[in-house]
Amino acid sequence: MTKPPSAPTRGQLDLRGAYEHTAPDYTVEQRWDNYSDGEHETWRTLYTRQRALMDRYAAPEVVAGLDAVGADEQAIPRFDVVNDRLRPLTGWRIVAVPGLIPEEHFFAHLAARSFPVSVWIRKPHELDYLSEPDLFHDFFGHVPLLANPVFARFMQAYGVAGQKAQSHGAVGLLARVYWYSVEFGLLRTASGLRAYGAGILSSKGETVYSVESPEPNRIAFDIERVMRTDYRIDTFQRMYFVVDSFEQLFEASYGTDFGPLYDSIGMTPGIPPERLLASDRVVTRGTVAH
Ligand code: HBI
Ligand code: FE
Repeated sequence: MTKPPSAPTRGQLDLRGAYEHTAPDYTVEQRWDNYSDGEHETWRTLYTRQRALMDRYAAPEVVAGLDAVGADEQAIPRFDVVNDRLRPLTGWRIVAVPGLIPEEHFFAHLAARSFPVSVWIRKPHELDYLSEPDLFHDFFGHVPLLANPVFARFMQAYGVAGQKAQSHGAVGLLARVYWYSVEFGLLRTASGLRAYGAGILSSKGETVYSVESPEPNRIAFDIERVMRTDYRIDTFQRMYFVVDSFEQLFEASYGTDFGPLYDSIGMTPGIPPERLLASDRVVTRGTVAH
């Protein structure tokens, strides 16, 4: 029996997933027939609500990816059916997990082009906030961009970089890169800023806030600046990083030896997300800036 991991990003919280029967790589069966009508109804509610915001607030590649993997509001997706559509597009597949898994396993999955998706879905009273990633966050937030060849290559490069970062004790710095791109990233498009981060797109409130609110800072993505920047996990973000393209993410992470950067950043204190530096290429200065 593999022991439940401590929540890698949130201390020793006990995790709600069932870790008793995981494989050595922390995967489980999805057991789609076990989902209740109530759980499918939760999916339908969340999907319908978020899908209605996508055309206005999400990067077009996200909308295209949702369609490409065949997600819809009917019911919780069957992972094996999704994989039949996803694999031919980018070679990626999704694997079922009980929830958060230890970082070394998470990175190994990404490096092998498999994305861990939690099998449990939130309860009706958790529609607007929950403390751990559930199936809706992982699927609706993360899976669509795995159908985008450039973003998929970035995700695999991130997994490889994560495996290397462990030997430098620099997983925390790389977690910031994941946070400010994969989870809370914004993309500059001809029609203005659009969200691509999973943490944004799986949250009704933050989907609108991230693109429209005057509160947060928004600055151009720079991987060193990202690695130096703290983040909060319990509120809407006060800082967003904006990329001009997913190629920019891939080029910043592929083949780069981050060792010297890890060493130069070392244990220097993180920059508070509210702070702007003279060297920042500011897209919008937030009202929180100080
Ligand atoms: N496990 N299932 C799962 N999903 C994640 O997003 C995840 C994880 N473990 C670790 C983790 N994310 C973060 O610590 C990354 O920054 C590595
Ligand atoms: Fe996530």
